Amino acid sequence: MPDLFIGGEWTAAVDGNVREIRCPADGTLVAVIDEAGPKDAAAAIAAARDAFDSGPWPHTPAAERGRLLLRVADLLERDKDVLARAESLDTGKRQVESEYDMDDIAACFRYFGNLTASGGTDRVVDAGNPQVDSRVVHEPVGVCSLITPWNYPLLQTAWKVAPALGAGNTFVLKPSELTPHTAIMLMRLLTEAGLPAGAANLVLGTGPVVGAPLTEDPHVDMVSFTGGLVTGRRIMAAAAPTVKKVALELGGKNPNIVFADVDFDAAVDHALMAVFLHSGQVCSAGARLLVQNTLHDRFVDELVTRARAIRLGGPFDPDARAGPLISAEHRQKVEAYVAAGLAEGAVLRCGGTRPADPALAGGYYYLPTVLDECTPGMSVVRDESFGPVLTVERFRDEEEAVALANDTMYGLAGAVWSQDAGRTHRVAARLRAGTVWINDFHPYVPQAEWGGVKQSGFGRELGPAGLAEYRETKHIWRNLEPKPQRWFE
Ligand code: TXE
Repeated sequence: MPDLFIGGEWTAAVDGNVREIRCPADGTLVAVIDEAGPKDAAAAIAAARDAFDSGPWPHTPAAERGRLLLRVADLLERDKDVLARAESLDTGKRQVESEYDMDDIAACFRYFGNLTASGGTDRVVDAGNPQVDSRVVHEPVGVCSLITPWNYPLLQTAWKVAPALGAGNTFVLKPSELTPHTAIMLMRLLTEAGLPAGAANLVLGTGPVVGAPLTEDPHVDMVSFTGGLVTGRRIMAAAAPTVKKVALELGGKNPNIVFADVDFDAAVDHALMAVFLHSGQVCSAGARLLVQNTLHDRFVDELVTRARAIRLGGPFDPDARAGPLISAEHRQKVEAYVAAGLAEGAVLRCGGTRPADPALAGGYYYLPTVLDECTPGMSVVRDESFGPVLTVERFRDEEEAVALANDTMYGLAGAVWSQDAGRTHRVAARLRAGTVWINDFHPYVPQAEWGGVKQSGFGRELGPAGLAEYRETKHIWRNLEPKPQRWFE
């Protein structure tokens, strides 16, 4: 069966191109997938445009749109195991982690299903004139290009697809060329749930070839992108000539601030999870540990002991606790950041190499790495390495902790650990980030907004603002008794 989904039909690429998808854990061939080109992208945009301008979806009552999203949530739960397996084969992440992702994805559809069905965002405005009926209504934006990365493929897709459909938009989805499978499966589930043809379209392929047209085409109204900073800048520029609405989530270099008065065991445990979850390939990874001087040595010693014990392995190895990086190219990038950090004076406390275990030689593994005595100017501290690399900096007091934490071009997330409630409250208020955790790291819920400030991007996903992102606001003024104004007499 062909893999592109355009106007309700499964189709191969016009140019006949295909791509091999290989599992990053061992290089085995997962599948050969149709690879779209610009003509396929144009056809998908035309189908989405037609479905928006002439199709039923934008005018389907909100309650019905909400019910469809709830059906999708049920179908995601029904197919959880198959979806999780496909996600793990594409990404190399542990099956159990993919299963958690699938639960979150169903919860996301359920949340937006209920939010959509509850309707109620339109409002009557007092125009100061009883002869006027003035209303503010919310409408879908139009055709949305949804461009997603490879680290949480279906999760990041769900964060866009569910609100986009809930608000009544049509879309063209382009997942990462490395991880197409769960996007293909989602198209089938949307169809099974009853979505009309053309409302959802899928093209597969690389960013420059298939992604770029989705950001430039004048028939597209909005681009929602999650991915790297460099690509985000490019997309914003590409969308400028046609003044598209743009939403960007571009990752982070997130501080994890640990004061000396913490609950030691909990803080160490969460510091490990913060950075090494999914081998650091998480936009909100706590990759910058800021630890108070007086606690530094004991904290880092314990962290290093525990990082050394993290067992690497493939998606279906029940003893593994972390998987491979996504690609050979990405691992080289991580290696280059570690090398640069060491050259700039960081102290290697553990990791810093590929694992010696020959059983892992076929995958893109990299050992959990701790770089101590780091300073703000180092590239490994400033840039998102997006690998299992923790940089450690020391601070003296609250003032210095906040200054170091905010000394970054990013602003996605951050955490502060202390048993002093007043202090955590003050620091949380001063951190320039879209999410702040106090005595925790990583949790999120679909009811709460997610997104960044500064160069982590703009726009919000999840929460009521996540739905509002896919809506336009219109003021309708109706004069019930029009009379001549005689302005020019
Ligand atoms: O991402 P890209 P890459 C960061 C992380 C990583 C770096 C590069 O630091 O090392 O980005 O990763 C599509 N027009 N994040 O190169 O290129 C691309 O095909 C339109 C953080 O994999 O940003 C894919 O579908 N689309 C991040 C998507 O953009 C284009 C998650 C993301 O790929 C395009 C992933 C173009 N010109 C990486 N070029 C996060 N925020 O969580 C590429 N794409």
